[in-house]
Amino acid sequence: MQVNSLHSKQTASVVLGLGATGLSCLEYLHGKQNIIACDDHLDETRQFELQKKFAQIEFLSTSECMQRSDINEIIASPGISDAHPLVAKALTANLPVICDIELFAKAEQGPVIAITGTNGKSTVVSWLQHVLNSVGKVCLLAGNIGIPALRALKSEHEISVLELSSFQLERTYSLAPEVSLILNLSSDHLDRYADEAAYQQAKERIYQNAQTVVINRDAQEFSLPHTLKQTLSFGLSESDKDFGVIVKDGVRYLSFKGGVLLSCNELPLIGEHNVSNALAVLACAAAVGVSPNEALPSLVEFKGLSHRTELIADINGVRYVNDSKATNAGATVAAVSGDINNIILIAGGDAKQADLAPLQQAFEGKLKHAILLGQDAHQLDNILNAIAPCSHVENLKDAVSLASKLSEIGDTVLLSPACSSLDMFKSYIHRGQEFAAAVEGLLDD
Ligand code: UMA
Ligand code: ADP
Repeated sequence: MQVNSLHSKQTASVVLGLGATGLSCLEYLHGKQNIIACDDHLDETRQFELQKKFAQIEFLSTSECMQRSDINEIIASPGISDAHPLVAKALTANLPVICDIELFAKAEQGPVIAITGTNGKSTVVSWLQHVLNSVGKVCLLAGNIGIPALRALKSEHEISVLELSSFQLERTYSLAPEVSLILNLSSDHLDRYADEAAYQQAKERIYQNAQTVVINRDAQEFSLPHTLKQTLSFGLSESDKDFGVIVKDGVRYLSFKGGVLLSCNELPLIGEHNVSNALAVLACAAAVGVSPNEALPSLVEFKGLSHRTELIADINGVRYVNDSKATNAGATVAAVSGDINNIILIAGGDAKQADLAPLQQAFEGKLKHAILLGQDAHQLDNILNAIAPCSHVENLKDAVSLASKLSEIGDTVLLSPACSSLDMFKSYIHRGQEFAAAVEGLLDD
């Protein structure tokens, strides 16, 4: 699809969706071109506030926009799908439908490291930013992690690390990353995509115009562009050429070109997935000229992000782990992929129509009991009741209380829902906080 930028007084771009992304677009574009702002859920007070802030911008409803003949572009928020009437109409008329990342790509002159994947994006981009900043490369971090890219653009930086979702990649055309990485791909967002292939195709758009692609040897294969010149790989296997893991005298080490870098035990984050994430960080850093030895001191200092396989308490020998950010089965599988047994799992929520079946094999022999809640609890029950007893509860407080009654020394109570939180909570953060509060409440009992 051609993205033209013909803006004149007679035409207008619609900024569709006025959440974090839409607002950043209004801030960036107002005064530069004709803008119409549109959001389907804007209440009067909010509209009044926004109209005061952006006096030159017209605020219209979707149906009002549908009547206009001067619209030549839609700048859609990532959460708004192609089925939205205004987007569908624009696509039918062959008008550009872009997102904030497209505007960022056109404005940004410096090198960009672009990272996507079903799981591990926020961990890897934050870890990478920490490493790059520590070696003196001032780094902008933005995108799906929650910092709209256009807002971050103003900050001083020499390199950008972008976390990109498939929703953003779908509508990005001009990005030419110095480095592109797809961390992994597992079932997710099938409430938005027709099938897994469509989700994968959206992710693969990150490779377009990339100078170097970093490849995860343990993830499924992706279609690389024919024009691509450089690749660099990482994986949990040995590699003479790239990043990997080697075993010496029974100890596992991160390695580069077959040489030892660091014992896996020295990594600051738990789980096999974080060994993989650490290698991804080293590979991306190497791709922009930071040698593994330069990167190692800061790699081990990274503190990790909350709500991702985070050990929050050890009460009477029972470990409580908050993995609320596990919003799909792939993340929950990763949480139990290492040396973890005797698990009391708390899971459930909105499965987003994704395939939860991989959970059965991942938990086989490890699961003592599953405590289920939320709208798709029955789906999890169908999968897990073959390997362990399942109980159903109404809320997280009851889940934690039941988990504590069922648990014995050496057990791990793991909140790793394999589902999005939005059926019961404001966000995964809210869900993780409620879990942590309920666990803290156990100390008062
Ligand atoms: N809206 C409409 N009509 C609709 C649907 C929504 O007008 O039919 C409006 C809503 O009223 C709201 C706005 O659109 O005002 C919300 O847009 P949005 O859902 O795109 O949310 P933003 O606040 O702009 O946040 C987005 C990303 N959200 C999604 O992709 C769903 C954020 O990722 C991202 O951090 C932010 O841009 C900054 O780049 C969140 C996310 O859940 C964390 N991402 C998914 C994920 O990680 O799995 C992809
Ligand atoms: P994202 O930004 O892609 O959602 P996060 O770093 O926020 O990724 O982690 C989301 C979930 O995925 C957490 O449950 C985390 O433990 C898990 N996770 C992190 N890295 C990986 C990985 N490499 N593979 C699978 N799951 C992972």
